[in-house]
Amino acid sequence: MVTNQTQPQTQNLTDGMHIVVDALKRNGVDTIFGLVGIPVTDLARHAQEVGIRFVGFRHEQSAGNAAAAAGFITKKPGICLTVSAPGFLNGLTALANATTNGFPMIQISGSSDRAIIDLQQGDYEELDQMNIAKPFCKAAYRINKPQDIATGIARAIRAAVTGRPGGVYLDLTTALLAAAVDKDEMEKTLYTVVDPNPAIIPSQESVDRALQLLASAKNPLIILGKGAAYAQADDDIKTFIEKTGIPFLPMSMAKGLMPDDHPQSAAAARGYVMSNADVVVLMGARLNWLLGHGKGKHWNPNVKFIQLDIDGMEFDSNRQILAPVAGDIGSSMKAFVAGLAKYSIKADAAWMDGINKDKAVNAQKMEARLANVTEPMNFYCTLKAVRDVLDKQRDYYLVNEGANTLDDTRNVINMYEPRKRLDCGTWGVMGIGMGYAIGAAVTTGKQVVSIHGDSAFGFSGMEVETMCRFKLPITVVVFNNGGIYKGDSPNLSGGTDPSPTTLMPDARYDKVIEAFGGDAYYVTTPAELTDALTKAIASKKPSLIDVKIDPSDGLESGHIGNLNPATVIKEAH
Ligand code: ADP
Ligand code: TZD
Ligand code: MG
Repeated sequence: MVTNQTQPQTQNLTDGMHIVVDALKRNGVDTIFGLVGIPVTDLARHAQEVGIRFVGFRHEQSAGNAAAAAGFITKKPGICLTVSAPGFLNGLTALANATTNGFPMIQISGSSDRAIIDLQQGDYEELDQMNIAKPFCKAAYRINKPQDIATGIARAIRAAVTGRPGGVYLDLTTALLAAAVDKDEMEKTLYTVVDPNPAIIPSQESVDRALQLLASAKNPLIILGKGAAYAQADDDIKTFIEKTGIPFLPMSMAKGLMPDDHPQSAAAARGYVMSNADVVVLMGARLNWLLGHGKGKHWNPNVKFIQLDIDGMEFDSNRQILAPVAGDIGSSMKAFVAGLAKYSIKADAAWMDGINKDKAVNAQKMEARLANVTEPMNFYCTLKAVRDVLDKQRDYYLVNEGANTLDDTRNVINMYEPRKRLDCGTWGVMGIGMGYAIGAAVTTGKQVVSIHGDSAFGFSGMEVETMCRFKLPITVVVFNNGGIYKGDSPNLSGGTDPSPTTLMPDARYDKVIEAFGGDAYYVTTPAELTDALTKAIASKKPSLIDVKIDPSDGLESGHIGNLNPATVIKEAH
């Protein structure tokens, strides 16, 4: 056969960013949350062109938070796209927060010319992004060559979801994005990652050790964490809890994994079970500050811990774990359920009786608080109105941020389905609200009710425009007490500047949504709130309810004032 070497090649040219988009699509990415500009605008356009939804935000932090919410809900990495330097840095807080929470996401950022960055010659938006990202995420990679796009995307996906999930940074250089490549040749290099998150099966020995210890318990307790919610092992968790009759305590984002009105819920007897449990099973929950590090005055001094975690490094991080079970919760719970045939594990009736008594006392106290209607409204009568509307709903997502607004809402609003509550998380960070709400609405198409303190709302409030632009079924509720924690704190100098915690006393957050054509409500009584929330949810339209709350209501730092080093306000309490 004779080949004509001089025949011109019929090349089908494309560029690196098309190939990146193709690689993402091939790996099941259907949505990108981001904010465009040089050098990634066309990447977003191409994504849209091939049917990937692009949700453009007003600030990268919210885009990153939306990606993190998508990751938590779906167990697949959410994708956030940012521009170089400042856009990258704006997204980095969300990436770090996702890593802290164990939510899988990938921040993909365009970056400037490597040669200029490395000699620090002052390129447009020059920053050594990958190296800056490293301490804030689980892994950071850079793709320099078009031939490496498939590998780079595969590594990012695996890093985000394997083991303890987290945030991954993926740097795409301008040169890579612009590289002219042969489309057909490049397409041949692309592939779909096989089993990105393989099961991690616990050893039988570790399961036996744990179940033996649990069988010896008189007052056993299961603590459900957001790792258990994330694992999507809902049925085996329910079976194990119900067959053993062990009471459970849900951490904030594990609320709904077992319904909050389940007879074995010990949520309303938290103090009682922590101080009386003799064997505690930590299921996808770290013994961090949220659990008093597993020691100190809140805990039974003789308590023994069993811990189920995908990350073996977690065990003994705060105190001895007598029965560590390293594995993914799905596999571990299968083994636990199977182990019930071998071990007799049944919670004592007296233990549950004690819990029920404590629950009844606390429930009565709570109902009295909720029934105390004041004018202006306090947090609890506000939440009673919200609860009575939301209790009729099950199929909605609840986003929640603030201090008192967070803590009181968590205690009053029951969740009935898994992975439906998204909040400030491990860091207690403000500003996740609108990003999480938009992420949940876009990912699931479901109704979202997003409850923010007035300060918290301010961090991401401009995303109301995003929610209106995409016509999302989100009802934002702002608990407006005119301040951080409360609105009436004094300026200690006696001067006229507002105090550090004071915000505008007569701010009208409902006016924000009016600017973008959404539905605005301003309410001052429980009846008005009931009416507004019912209407807003039924409309399935973007809406915002500003709830006027007594500026003198609210505790300094919400329920964690004990962590506050200041003395001045403590004395005032
Ligand atoms: P919470 O704040 O609800 O107490 P944490 O975020 O502190 O929960 O803890 C979650 C834990 O769950 C982390 O230690 C993480 O490694 C673990 N985890 C996450 N996903 C899984 C999984 N699929 N299987 C087992 N453990 C998991
Ligand atoms: N900045 C960030 C990013 N996260 C934080 N947690 C804080 C600041 C400090 N902070 C809290 O911990 S809660 C809070 C701030 C500023 C706001 C509380 O006020 P709010 O809620 O209006 O949102 P309440 O209901 O008035 O307590
Ligand atoms: Mg406030």
